[in-house]
Amino acid sequence: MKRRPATFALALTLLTAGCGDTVVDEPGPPADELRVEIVAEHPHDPSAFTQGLELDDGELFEGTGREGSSWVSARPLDAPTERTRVPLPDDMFGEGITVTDGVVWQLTWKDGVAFVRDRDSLTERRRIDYDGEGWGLCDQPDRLVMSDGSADLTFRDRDTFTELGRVTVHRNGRAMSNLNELECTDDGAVYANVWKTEEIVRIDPETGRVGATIDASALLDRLSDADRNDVDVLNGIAHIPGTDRFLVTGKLWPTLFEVRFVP
Ligand SMILES: [Ca+2]
Repeated sequence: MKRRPATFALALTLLTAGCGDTVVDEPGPPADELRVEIVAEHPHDPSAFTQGLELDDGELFEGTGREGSSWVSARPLDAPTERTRVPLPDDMFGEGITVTDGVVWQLTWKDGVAFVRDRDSLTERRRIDYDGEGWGLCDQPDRLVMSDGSADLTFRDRDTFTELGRVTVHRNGRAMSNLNELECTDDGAVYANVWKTEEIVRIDPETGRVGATIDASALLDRLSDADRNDVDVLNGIAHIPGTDRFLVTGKLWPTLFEVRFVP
């Protein structure tokens, strides 16, 4: 066995030191710290265990989770009622969604199945099997981006769902796990909300580096005490194309917040 160089031994010490996430890179410049500015509030189905949220051509698509209550829906953003809603099989737990080229993709948590649905009718076109867990999903012009609860984002083919590559997301040099719902924006960034926190991060998908952290705790603070007792975690982020605004909600939240990310 070769003797390890001192620098390697130091790196190994850093990797195994402490109880935080793994060191994966030089810390670099610290991530920008932003907060949410609430622009408007829209109603949200308080029975929706939100797992995926995306706007496409003026319509809001939403996917939900938990066995027996997983579905995907579409509604005009400015309309109070859904245009259509389609359930998943009762034994499946729905996760992230995204809309590409006339189809809606919907992940499942531990069922290993991605559903591909017609964008307009939401009827099922096909199912694709994959390994591991499914959490969040968003689409870029040349690939899908998927989270699985770890610090890795996986890039997948927009037609076959084949893995094309992956990147480890890190903030201040440390891997950042529990990346949940995703949102791809036109400027090439990937936003993720972080499970069990009220934090959203802006990720450079080429390097995995977190360039900004957004404190979204002001949203839960806006809910009444009674509502706050009933809701689950923040989850669901959708960019409003052509603007600097996002829609953000959570699991069982009665409100869909329209926000800006500001210093
Ligand atoms: Ca999204």
